[in-house]
Amino acid sequence: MKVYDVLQKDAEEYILLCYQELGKTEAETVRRLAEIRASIEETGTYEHTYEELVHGAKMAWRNSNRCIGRLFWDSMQVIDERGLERPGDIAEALLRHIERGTGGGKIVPTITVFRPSVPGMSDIRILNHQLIRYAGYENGGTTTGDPASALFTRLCMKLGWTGEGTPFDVLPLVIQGGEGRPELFPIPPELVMEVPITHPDIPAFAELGLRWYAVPIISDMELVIGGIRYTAAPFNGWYMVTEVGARNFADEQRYNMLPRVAELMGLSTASETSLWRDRALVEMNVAVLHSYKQAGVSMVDHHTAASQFRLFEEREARSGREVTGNWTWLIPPLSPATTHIFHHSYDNTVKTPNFFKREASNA
Ligand code: HEM
Ligand code: NRG
Repeated sequence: MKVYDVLQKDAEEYILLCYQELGKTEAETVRRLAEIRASIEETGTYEHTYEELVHGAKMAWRNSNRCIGRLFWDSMQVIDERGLERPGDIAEALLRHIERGTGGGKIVPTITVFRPSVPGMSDIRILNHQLIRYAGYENGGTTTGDPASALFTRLCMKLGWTGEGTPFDVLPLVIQGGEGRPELFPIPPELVMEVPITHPDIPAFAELGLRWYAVPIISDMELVIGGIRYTAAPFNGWYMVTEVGARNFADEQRYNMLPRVAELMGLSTASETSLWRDRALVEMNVAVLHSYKQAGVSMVDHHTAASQFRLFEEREARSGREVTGNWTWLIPPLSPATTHIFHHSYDNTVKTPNFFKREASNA
């Protein structure tokens, strides 16, 4: 099949499903299909209406097999920034996203959609993995900050950025508009809400000096709707506690804090059989949840998230849709067998619209 035929088929399949879900008439659907067909023949592509974009983005979240947070798919805020082209304008839109998504701590699931990939124009790319993330500085063998950001931090520095060198330096936005070099845009600190980590009954926890940002805003995935690829479409919800407490702070290849936590809890790390790692892990997650709550920042614990996911599964069944899922990602990394997800199996078929990992770039 030719490229245009593939696009034509993907577009048609999407419009039929979207218009059915939105309760459009057959006449409207037929008219729109004819319009899209003519556009693809004439220009090689077509443009989504605002309504098609909004519903497509929501469907993409609903179809995200790795996401436990999908109950709220229909309430996401969709910001249409398809008119922007210059990196400076795109950066400003990203700052607006950070502010609106943060919601002063009451986080609002939000996506900003920029111009898609179109024939004859270079793609818009945000090179950051998340809009807000901490730098990782490698100094022979050890890393200050987040080792997961080491490669990207090196790119930022190559482009002229210098960080303060603390373990929690917020990286700049890096945007590639056209063929040229990627451009850097620092994020004003007042826009970055962060949470200092303390423990409700272990005061020494504060001495670890840990903090984390309020809002995860994934910016390295492509949103694909009806054959149209939105290469820049950052989205956010709120954190589930284990993402920060059981992975970002705990993984040996991230902040690797479990030995430090065990130490301040007075646990011996001499033998694995004391289960010191497990005990430290639980208190770390207690601390993260407590700290976000105290700071007035939205966060869900993994038990509540699993219950919400069960409700999502029930609602989808009632709507006559099959829930697809990736079990290996859906189970939480702490006490997985206490959730119903662990005891179920999920069909990992990938439906569209959906989000896809952007193909590797040089970032
Ligand atoms: C993955 C929770 C909102 C799309 C995940 C993961 C969790 C999660 C725990 C696994 C992450 C990991 O293990 O690294 C939540 C919660 C949300 C939320 C609590 C609160 C509202 C959203 C939104 C979208 C989304 C708004 C998109 C519109 C995804 C996608 C992945 C994912 C695409 C897979 C990411 C990857 O492949 O790296 N989510 N999510 N989620 N979520 Fe959600
Ligand atoms: N584990 C990553 C974030 C992945 C996405 N998680 C969300 N997404 N909660 C981390 O930074 O720890 N979301 O859109 O809310």
